[in-house]
Amino acid sequence: MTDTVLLAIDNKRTSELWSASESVEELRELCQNLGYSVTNIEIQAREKPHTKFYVGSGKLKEIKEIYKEKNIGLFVTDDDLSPLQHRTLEAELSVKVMDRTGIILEIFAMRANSKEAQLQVEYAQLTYLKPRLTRMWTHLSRLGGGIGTRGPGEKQLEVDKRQIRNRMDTIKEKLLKIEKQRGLKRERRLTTPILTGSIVGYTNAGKSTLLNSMTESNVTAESKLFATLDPTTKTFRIPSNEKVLLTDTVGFIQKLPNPLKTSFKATLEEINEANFILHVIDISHPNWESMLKTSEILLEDLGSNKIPTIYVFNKIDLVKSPSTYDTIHKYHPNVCISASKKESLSKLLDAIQKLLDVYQKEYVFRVPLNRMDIVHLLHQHGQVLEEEYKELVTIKVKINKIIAEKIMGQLEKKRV
Ligand SMILES: Nc1nc2c(ncn2[C@@H]2O[C@H](COP(=O)(O)OP(=O)(O)OP(=O)(O)O)[C@@H](O)[C@H]2O)c(=O)[nH]1
Ligand SMILES: [Mg+2]
Repeated sequence: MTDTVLLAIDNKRTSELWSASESVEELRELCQNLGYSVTNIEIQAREKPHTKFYVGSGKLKEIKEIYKEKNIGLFVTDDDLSPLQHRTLEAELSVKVMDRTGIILEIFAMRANSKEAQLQVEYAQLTYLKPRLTRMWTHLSRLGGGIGTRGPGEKQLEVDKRQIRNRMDTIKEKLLKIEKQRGLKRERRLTTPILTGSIVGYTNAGKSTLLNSMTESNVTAESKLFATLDPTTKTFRIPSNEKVLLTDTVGFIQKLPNPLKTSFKATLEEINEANFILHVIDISHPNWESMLKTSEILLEDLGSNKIPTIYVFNKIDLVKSPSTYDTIHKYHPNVCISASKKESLSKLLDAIQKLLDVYQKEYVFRVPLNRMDIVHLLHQHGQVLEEEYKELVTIKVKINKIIAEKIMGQLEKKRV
C-alpha cells in the first residue's frame, strides 16, 4: 500500500455544496479504491489555489518539512492541477503527485470492461495527458545533464504529441462507429411500443442493486466507486402488467472530470430518451443532500431535468435517526426503500405506475385491414373501448400516450 497524503484548499465559502473536509473524505475513499492508504490530510484555508504550488509557498515549506522523513509515496490534491502546478509541486516535493481527475481516471481505467468504455476512458486519459507531456521530458532532459539532451527531448515531445493526436483521432472514429450502431438501436426503440426508465444517481447509491432487485437479474453491484461504466438494460413489469425497460448507468460524482464528461457524453445522453427517471439517493450517507443536488446539476447539464422523476431514497435499513427524513419532502414524488433487502419495492412499483398513468389517454386509430399487427398491438397495450371493421378498422382505445405515439410511428413508417 502506498502511503498517501491528501492536499486541499478551503475557501470557506458556505455557498458551496461540499465543504473542504467532506470533499476530502470522498477523495480518501477514491484513493482507497485504488489501494492507496491515506495517512495524512492537509487542508489550507486560502481564497484560491496558488497558481504555481497549489498550496501557498509557506504551507508548501511546512509540508516539505513534516513529510521529508515519512516515506510518503504519493500526494493527491482535491482540485485539478494545471500542468504548471503539477510539474512544480512534484519537483518541490520530489514525490509523485496526482490530482482528483487523475485518480478518477485511474479508477475508470480499472473498471472499464467493454470495448466502448475502454475507448471512452482511453480518450479521456489522452486528453488529460497531452498538455502534461512536457513534464516527463523536462525530467528526462534534466536527468541527462542538460547539454545535448534538450534537442532530442523536444523533438521526441513533438513526436509523442503527434502520436497522441493520431491515437485520439483513431479512437474517435471507432467511437463514432459504435455510436452509429447505437443510433440504429435507438431508432428501433423509438417505434417499439415499450416504456423506458433510467436509473441515475451518485456513485455507490445502489443503482445496480436496484436494477437487480426490480428485474431479478445479476448486474455487478459492489461496494466500490464506479462499479458500473456500461449502461445495462433489463425489463420488468409494472402492476398493470405493462413491460418496462430499465437502464442503469454510470454514477455521478462532484467535480466530475471534464475529459470524462466529454467522452461519456453519448452514454450519459441516453438518459434523455427515458420516459421516466429513478433518481437513487443513498439516504444513509451523511452527505446525501449534497450528492442529490450535485446529481441534479449534472442532469440539468445533460438536459434531462425535465423528465418525470421519482426520488428513490435507498438504504433505509442503515438509517439510524428518524430526523434523517426531515427534509425529504422537498423532493417529490419520493419513495424510501432498501434495494438490497428488497424492502418497499412494491411502493416504488406503485409510484412508477402512478407516474405513467398520467399519460393514459383515449385515442381513435384508423388502421388498414392489412395491418392487423397494429390492431394486435393496440389490444396488447391498451384497453379497447370500441372496435369497428369496415374498409378500415376503427379502434377507440385507452392507452399510454408514449406507447400510442410509438405505435403510430410504426403505422406511418411501414406504410411509406
Ligand atoms: N445496506 C444496504 N446496502 C445497499 C443497499 N443498496 C445497495 N447497497 C450496497 O451499496 C453498494 C453499492 O451498490 P451498487 O448497486 O453497486 O451502487 P451503484 O449506484 O450501482 O454504484 P456505481 O455503479 O459504482 O455508481 C453495494 O455494496 C450494495 O450492496 C441497501 O438498500 N442497503
Ligand atoms: Mg452500478
